[in-house]
Amino acid sequence: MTDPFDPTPADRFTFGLWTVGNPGADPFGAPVRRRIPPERILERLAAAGAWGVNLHDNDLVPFGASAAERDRIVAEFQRALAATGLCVPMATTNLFSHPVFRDGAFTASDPKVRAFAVRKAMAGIELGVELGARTIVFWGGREGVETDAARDPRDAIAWYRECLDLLCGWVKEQGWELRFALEAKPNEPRGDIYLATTGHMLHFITTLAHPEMCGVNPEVAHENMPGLSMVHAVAQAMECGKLFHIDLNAQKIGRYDQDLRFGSEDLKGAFFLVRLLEGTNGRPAYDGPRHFDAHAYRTEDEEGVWDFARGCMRTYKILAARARAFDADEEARQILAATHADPDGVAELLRLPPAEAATALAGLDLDPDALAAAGRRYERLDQIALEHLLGA
Ligand code: DIG
Ligand code: MN
Ligand code: MN
Repeated sequence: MTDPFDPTPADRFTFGLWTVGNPGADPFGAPVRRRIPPERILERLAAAGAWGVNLHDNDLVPFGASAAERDRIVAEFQRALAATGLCVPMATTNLFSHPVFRDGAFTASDPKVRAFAVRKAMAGIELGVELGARTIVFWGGREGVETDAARDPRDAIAWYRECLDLLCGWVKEQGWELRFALEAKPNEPRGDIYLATTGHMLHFITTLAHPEMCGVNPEVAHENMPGLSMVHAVAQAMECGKLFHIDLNAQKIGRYDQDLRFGSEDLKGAFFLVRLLEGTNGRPAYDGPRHFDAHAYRTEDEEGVWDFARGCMRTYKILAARARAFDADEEARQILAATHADPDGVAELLRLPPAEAATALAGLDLDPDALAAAGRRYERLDQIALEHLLGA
């Protein structure tokens, strides 16, 4: 009897090489785990039921490697991919580790640093294309300041736009069908990171030369750190067709970026997020990779890392089953039908041309006290959701 929550490639779960490969270092402690070679990461993830892996350029090819070394490493990785059947849906470029980026990459005040970052991103995109990636994530981890004396934020935004417009135009000239997914974060490692939330990114995309190529890669921890709802950030991205990728993990509000195992904190937020992504309430589902940008506790050895990976995927599948049960629950459906009822067809009036709408609304008999008196039964509805979540 197979376990219904065992992941399969059909679930499209992916992990970054840097996630399960995280050696457990932190600002106050050295690495606790030996580096896991990429080939072993692929073997263990394939055995665990993952669909694919993602990578930064330097997760695979060391910074400054020669072209010959780079080609050897990539060929070896391609062989390991073929042997395990894993795919590479997303690639990204590390524009934050090397000291050259200490004042930013695309937003560095020194145009030579910006030029170096664009050149590195081009090489990172070429690597991604070679591995079959269709989505290129940009996380501007160093795009920020500790003091706004450093530069006018408007210059930073303009330089960010300049670099992305250049890269979009360059990709189009190569004839590659790629989509850029921009990932927001409010701070860490910089004191303040520009374009701090998914909402900021969604507006920024509208100012780009090739907005159709660009979407967002929201991360649970990055929205939760400032106390924002990941569910609402993802819903807004889905509503405007810009959810190009997603970084799933867990986070306690108000703390540094913890990148915890998916669902291990704020279980209710994870439940409503999975419900959104899976479309269990009948709305269109997200059709991209379910990517876990997370890592195991520093307390873990390598076997603990694979426990972590399995936990991310199993929790996602359990929550998807619980969300399906909630959306099939007759009492919940009745409460939602009642709270959305529109017996007099008023909703349609709000979609009329303005003059007709104004006339129609003026003719409505709307008694605010009667409207105010109606309770919404959300206590009962939320309790039903919670009991499905708890498996009661
Ligand atoms: C951190 O949340 C960032 C980097 O790990 C990576 O560039 C991106 C891709 O998921 N997320
Ligand atoms: Mn991320
Ligand atoms: Mn993070």
